[in-house]
Amino acid sequence: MPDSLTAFTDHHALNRWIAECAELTGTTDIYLCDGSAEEAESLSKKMVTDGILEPLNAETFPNCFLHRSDPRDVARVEDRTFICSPDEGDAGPTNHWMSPDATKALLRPLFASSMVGKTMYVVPYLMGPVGSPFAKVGVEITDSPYVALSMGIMTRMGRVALDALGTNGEFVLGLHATNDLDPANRYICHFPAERLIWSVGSNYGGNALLGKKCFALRIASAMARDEGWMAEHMLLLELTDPEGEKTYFAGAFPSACGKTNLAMLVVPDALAAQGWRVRTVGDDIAWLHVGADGRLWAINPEAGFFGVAPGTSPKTNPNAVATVQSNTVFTNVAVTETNEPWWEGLTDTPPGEFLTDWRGNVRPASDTSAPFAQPNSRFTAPASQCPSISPEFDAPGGVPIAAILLGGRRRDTVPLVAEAFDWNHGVFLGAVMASETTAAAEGAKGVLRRDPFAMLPFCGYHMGDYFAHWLSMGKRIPTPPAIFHVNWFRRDADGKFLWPGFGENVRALIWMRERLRGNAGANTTAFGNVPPVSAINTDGLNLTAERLEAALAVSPGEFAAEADSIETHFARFGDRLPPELRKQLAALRGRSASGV
Ligand code: OXD
Ligand code: MN
Repeated sequence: MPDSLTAFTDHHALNRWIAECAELTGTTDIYLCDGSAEEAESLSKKMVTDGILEPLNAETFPNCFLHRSDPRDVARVEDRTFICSPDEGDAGPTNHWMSPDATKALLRPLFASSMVGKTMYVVPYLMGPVGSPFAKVGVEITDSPYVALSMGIMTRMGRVALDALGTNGEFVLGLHATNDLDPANRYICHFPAERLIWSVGSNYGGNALLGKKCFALRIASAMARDEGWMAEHMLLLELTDPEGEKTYFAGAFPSACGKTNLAMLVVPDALAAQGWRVRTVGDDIAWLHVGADGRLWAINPEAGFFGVAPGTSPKTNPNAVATVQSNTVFTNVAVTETNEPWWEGLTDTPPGEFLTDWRGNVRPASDTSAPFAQPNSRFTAPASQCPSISPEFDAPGGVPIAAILLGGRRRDTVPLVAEAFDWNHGVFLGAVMASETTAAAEGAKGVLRRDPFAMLPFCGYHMGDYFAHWLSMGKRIPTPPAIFHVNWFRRDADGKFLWPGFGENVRALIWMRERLRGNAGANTTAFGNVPPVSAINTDGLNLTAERLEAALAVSPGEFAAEADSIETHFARFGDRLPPELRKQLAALRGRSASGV
């Protein structure tokens, strides 16, 4: 090992691993990221020179760039994502599994010589606020400057992470090589027992920014099980009431189901005038620990937003639009004649006469043959730029969670909002969550699938054991949060949404907050405690009582059918399904049979 390498950082094990990766990948050019603004500037300059990034309009979008990905590399690849636990049974029926040895034998040749003549970026990063006892360090080694730049936005990256690591701290290792992006040679592999990630053949965020889904969810969920905490696919938001008191919510929703919009919600005028306000703590991932006061406390391990662009507009999410006006990397959006980013839904119609679509083709703005922006096109932007960011975003201890939200995209059956009867019933609702699939992952779209706790693609171990972990956390939290289920996406017989969604969703949060205080009524139904129409604050809401009633309706008959489908879902987990969840299913059947 050359001397310069042994002295690369103050951390001996890290130095050794850097040297091993350099040897495997064949690079002689190693760059340790420090996370400075100058470094980000020189990385983006070099990428512009190399044609990897295009600068956007410097006046209206300062320090913003467009990245066009390989058209075969635009989403997470669940089929090529593996949990490589030593025992196949520990990966469970919802994950793809390969043995650690076989995986390494398969992937080593793909990494071998993959960085010859290329720079190998060493990216140390901190997941969590600086100084937080819950923060953890990762190091990603990558040949992709796009990944290095994006990690600088999405995490607290560079010097700050090395300082947290010290000379002998623990860290999660992640090795990433771009190669030729051939989907046949794409593998996203996790070794939970070794706290190790190997990713090859993709530059897409969820596959290549290893701090996000790979570490903060898949590896961290296994760590959390071992250490008695929770790593969840959840937004974090702060609701301030007219008395100035704050209520913190954590919310699990599948990808592209409006987590970012809910986290950045703008309260409608009539309610804002009453003193209601929402601020953002996180939009995708939460790490939750039991605090000394017996409550559940949450941090957002990320420092940026990797948000879905299509559908984001000044009407649907003005805070997101304001966040991405500077220092943002846009991936696979379209570009206007004035060199500004554009995507479907940003404005009602595309601006100007021509647009350059996400593949780089110039097309008339009137061309409706295909979307201009890729449906899973993204923005990568610093959370600190969000006008609704909460001052608690950086709080080392996190925020105390009063309520957990669960939700999916369901066109029927599931009401707008319901409260779980207790923690175990809430775990049942989480375990049976279902949603129509979206563009965030490869595969068919709009198909209903069970996505427990929105963790189906992200749980790093057997999902039956994950349910058991949730049940056991209920016993460990002296003052557990209440659990609610929401569905913003219910439709009428003509296929039209029953509920307006977006800012109006705060009305469901307000009912929950009143419920937490014992001030709001509810009807017991097969699904849970559901508010009567009269319990929802409808000040300034343009919606008929009939439509609100339909959005809140629970049909016992529909839940009898739902119970049959849950039975099939549960059968997958065999004897690792906790008996408590079978009891909960029997209770659901009992309630629907008795017609509630
Ligand atoms: C995401 C996802 O990018 O869930 O957050 O796919
Ligand atoms: Mn997500």
